[in-house]
Amino acid sequence: MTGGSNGAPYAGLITREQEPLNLESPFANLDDQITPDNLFYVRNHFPVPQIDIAEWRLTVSGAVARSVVLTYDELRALPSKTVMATLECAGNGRVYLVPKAKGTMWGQGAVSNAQWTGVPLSVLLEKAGINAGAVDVVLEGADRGEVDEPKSPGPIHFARSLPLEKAMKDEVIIAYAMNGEPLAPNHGYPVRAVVPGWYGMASVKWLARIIVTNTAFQGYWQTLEYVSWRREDGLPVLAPLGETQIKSQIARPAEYETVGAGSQYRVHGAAWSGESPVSRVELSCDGGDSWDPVALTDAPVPFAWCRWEYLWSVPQAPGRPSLLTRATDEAGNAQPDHRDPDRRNYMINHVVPVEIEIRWTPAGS
Ligand SMILES: Nc1nc2c(c(=O)[nH]1)N[C@H]1C(S)=C(S)[C@@H](COP(=O)(O)O)O[C@H]1N2
Ligand SMILES: [Mo]
Repeated sequence: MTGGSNGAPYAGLITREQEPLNLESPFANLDDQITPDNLFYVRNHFPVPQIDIAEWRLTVSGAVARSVVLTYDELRALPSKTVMATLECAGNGRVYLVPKAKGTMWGQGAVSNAQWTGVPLSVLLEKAGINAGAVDVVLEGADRGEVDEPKSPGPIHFARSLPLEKAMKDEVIIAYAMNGEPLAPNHGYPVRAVVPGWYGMASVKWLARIIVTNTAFQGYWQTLEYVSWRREDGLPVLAPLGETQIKSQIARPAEYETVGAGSQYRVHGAAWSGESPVSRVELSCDGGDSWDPVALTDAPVPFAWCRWEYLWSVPQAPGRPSLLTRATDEAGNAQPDHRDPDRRNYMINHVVPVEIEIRWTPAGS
């Protein structure tokens, strides 16, 4: 894929912003469990950095026994693993918020699922030797720019931290391949973090530096952005977003799609969650009055979405019903019915009705 402004360089994706490039995946076309690279959503804060692979280095520094510096080839020679993981932007579904919230107006498509191959972050941290008392692992990208609102202190790199405990988990990898191919520039070439179970902002692309810190990192994207209100002893405090919240989405019928009265319609979609696997998905085809369990059609894989389907006997009467879906995970987390304003403009997983139309469609029309 190239980034020219003529023609259709991102055919099949929905453009939300041209510069920096932000593209939504066509969720209504959900087909395979794996999203092909060219249909995976793109969320960029800055222009894609131009990286000369001969010059590029990944460094691990900070509160460690010895700094580690790796070339691309040295990184790829380390023990690796492949993990299937769904990434969802914390702003996915923002277009459904009432009242409107600030930020990119993502519909259903700021979520995709891929196979990622790379080196466990724990392998790099063990190579460096973490000092006692270390608490955070900061991941810094090579991309950089000035942010207007709220104003950044001049040009800054995109950076995000993980608590050491999550950083050491087996599933967290420094990936150099996506679906078996080297990462595309839009997805973080040469390497990116993949933090399964966490919202997309944790999976830092174009990774250049890993810095271990003795205090909680207070960077731009975990103080001024990507934070929500949490209430501790009745005191509202801003806390960085982390774990992905459980969610199910309907791919088809799409919003305002017409379905034939009296027909059999295959309603289908996908559900995903954070640290605990999805255990149950339900569907309502009558605006939430009655709910039926749907069939999960993918074998469960931790951190990956699971497709689901339901054969709907569409009523004989024309109408405009709403379809709703909701999921539950093994830890008992369920999607909320209503939006919690403490979440500000992020973590949008309340149950959202999808209005469709049932119409008589004479044979052959
Ligand atoms: N360096 C860097 N990493 C980044 C971002 C970015 O702008 N710069 N965006 C983050 C956000 S908010 C999301 S949702 C995911 C999106 O990953 P994708 O573009 O591969 O879908 O990347 C994350 N990693
Ligand atoms: Mo995001």
